[in-house]
Amino acid sequence: MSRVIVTGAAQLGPIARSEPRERVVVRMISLMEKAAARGCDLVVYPELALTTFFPRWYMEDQAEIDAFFERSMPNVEVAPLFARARELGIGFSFGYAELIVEEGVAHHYNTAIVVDKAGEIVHRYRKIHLPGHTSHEPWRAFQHLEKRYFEPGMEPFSVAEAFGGKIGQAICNDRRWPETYRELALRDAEMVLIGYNTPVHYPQAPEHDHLQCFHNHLSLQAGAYQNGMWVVGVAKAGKEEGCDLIGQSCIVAPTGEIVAMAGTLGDELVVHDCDLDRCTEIRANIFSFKQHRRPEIYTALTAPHDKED
Ligand code: ING
Repeated sequence: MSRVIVTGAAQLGPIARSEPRERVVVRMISLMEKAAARGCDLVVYPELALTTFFPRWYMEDQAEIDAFFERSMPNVEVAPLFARARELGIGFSFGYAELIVEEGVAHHYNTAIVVDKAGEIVHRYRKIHLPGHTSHEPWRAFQHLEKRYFEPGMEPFSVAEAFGGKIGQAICNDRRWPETYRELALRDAEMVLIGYNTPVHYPQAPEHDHLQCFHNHLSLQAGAYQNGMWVVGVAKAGKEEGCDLIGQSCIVAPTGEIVAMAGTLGDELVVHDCDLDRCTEIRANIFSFKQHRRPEIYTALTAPHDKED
């Protein structure tokens, strides 16, 4: 019997800086109800799904910054989402800014969780590849201060048993790094959930602006094919506080084919029946790690990077 996860990619359109979490949760529940009506087992939301993408602004006041973070999960604002999911019997995943105090020290992570159909958090991932910069760079049309507001995740990529398969997570910039997918595949992931907030304009190389959607799909499709995994890429999309974010959320099969894709830049659900057993077509053949992979030769792959860029 094939192991199918009916998967919904729930793209979110712009979230205004002033938009309260409660309002965003209402939008997320609306997409969740559509997903349930279409028989979804799992619905996937973007990175930092509860607020606007706040790293686009330079802030110095830690209280102003911390207002974008969740101090507990679940919490009062997201409780309706967890409750509705339990009623519908559907699992879900979303990204949020995590503030956690450990031994009296506050830590800030760009985090994503997977919640199973019973409403239990079965996986938590903290973003490993933080793009952007740490100080105010006024030459930019907008900032990208993830390195200022977040600490990098220190836990390796990991996989949870859920929905009848092995599910991994990554966040946004992680999807551009081939190591992300290979690490997860070597840990037996069969499906990887990846939310993203990606501006069309890339200040350091504006000559690449027209390539952002291409680079998005190139990264997701290569990762899926080269590792024989389902990859679910979900955007926060549209013109958010004056910043154009790409959409084209999609579900990619282990063959690298895009089998479902969003066609708008707003709140939109796309669904596909993801048969996890199809990973074998790739993982038992062209990318059989056991038969073909040569880790003893790849000695540079995990060596420290001491050269100048
Ligand atoms: N956003 C972007 C991403 O990796 C970026 C940053 C944009 C990097 C365009 C390179 C080019 O998709 C996040 N949030 O990582």
